[in-house]
Amino acid sequence: MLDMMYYVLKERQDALLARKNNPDLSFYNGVFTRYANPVLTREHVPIEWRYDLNSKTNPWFEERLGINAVLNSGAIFHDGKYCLVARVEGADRKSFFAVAESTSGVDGFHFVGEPIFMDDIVPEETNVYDMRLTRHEDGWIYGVFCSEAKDTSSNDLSAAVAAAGIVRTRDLRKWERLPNLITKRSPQQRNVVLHPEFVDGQYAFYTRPMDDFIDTGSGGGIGFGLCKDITHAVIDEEKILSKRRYHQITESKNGECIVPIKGEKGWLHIAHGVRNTAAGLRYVLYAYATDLNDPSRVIAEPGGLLMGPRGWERVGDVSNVLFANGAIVRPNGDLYLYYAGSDTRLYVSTSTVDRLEDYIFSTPSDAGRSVKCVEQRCDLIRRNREFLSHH
Ligand code: BGC
Ligand code: BMA
Repeated sequence: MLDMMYYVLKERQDALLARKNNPDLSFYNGVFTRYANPVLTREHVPIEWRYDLNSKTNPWFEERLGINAVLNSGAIFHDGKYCLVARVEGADRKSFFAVAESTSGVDGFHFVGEPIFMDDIVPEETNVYDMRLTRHEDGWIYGVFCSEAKDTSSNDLSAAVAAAGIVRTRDLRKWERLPNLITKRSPQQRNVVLHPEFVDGQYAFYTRPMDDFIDTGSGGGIGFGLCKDITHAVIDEEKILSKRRYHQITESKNGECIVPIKGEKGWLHIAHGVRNTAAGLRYVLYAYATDLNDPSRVIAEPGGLLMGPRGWERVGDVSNVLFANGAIVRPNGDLYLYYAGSDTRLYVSTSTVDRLEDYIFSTPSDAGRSVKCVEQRCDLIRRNREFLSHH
């Protein structure tokens, strides 16, 4: 017998999945449009992924394998659909990946098939999360994610080692796991992203060198490195492109978020910056551009944050975090950025490549010191007064 509660939950979930999403008109900055509802939450996870439906083995219809959160998702347009590879976190804190699809990109996301099964080639790995999806010019779709293991050299129970895991697929159904990336100079890696094109005939990765699991230590920012063979990926040298800076949004850490977007004037990057506060680490997004012919050369660095947590986005398991690792660009230039609120649920905001490019190239850089920032702002105010006096 199927429990009555199954029908109740199913109806509730069907209504949630069918709910239309609309722009949140209370927010405007000309760059991004936020949408009112999250696109994926733990309530979106299929009932049969959580419950034992058989009343013989589950007489009280209790949730057997609960889900805690659905967050940081890779994104790609595939087979006419907006596809997300979401980080789904079980009640046991372990994450796994699962594909969700939608035809609109802003609503109707639903999980398909089963959670992604990856070959168990890294026996020490405890957790996996935050997959970036790159459609590479070699013909494969790659997923680069964080592969985390216990640091057995330390007595500290929370000491961990983070590395970049790599998988590839052609259809988002069957995945081939490749060995983890090795970066010769950096003991740990998180937030690694594969560039979509070959650079000097090699695979190019954005890295994030770090000395320790949480502390990036001497790691100066977002790195860039090349490797010849992606099936045994080794990077000898990493060059730092987007730097961490004192009293800027990248002070504690930064990392590449999405696969860079090819604009008119440069590669457009969206990254995250972290600062430490009395309330813990605060994560925001920022943007920068690099040279079209040399994606490791920064050519524009707008100051400040592109998106920071706001309203309900601030509330969750790891509050005050806005994090992204996936975006979709359509042939007409429409841009869908999928971002998580406080490591708990996934939202979408939309823009266009032109708007993002204008933001990156026309926003003044961080002036560095309050006194200079006041000059920068007064300059804007005076130009506006002058302009208004003629209108
Ligand atoms: C968590 C991540 C987090 C990282 C650093 C991991 O154990 O799963 O969400 O980004 O620690 O705090
Ligand atoms: C990180 C990321 C994310 C997470 C963030 C905030 O280091 O890799 O998994 O959103 O921390 O907890």
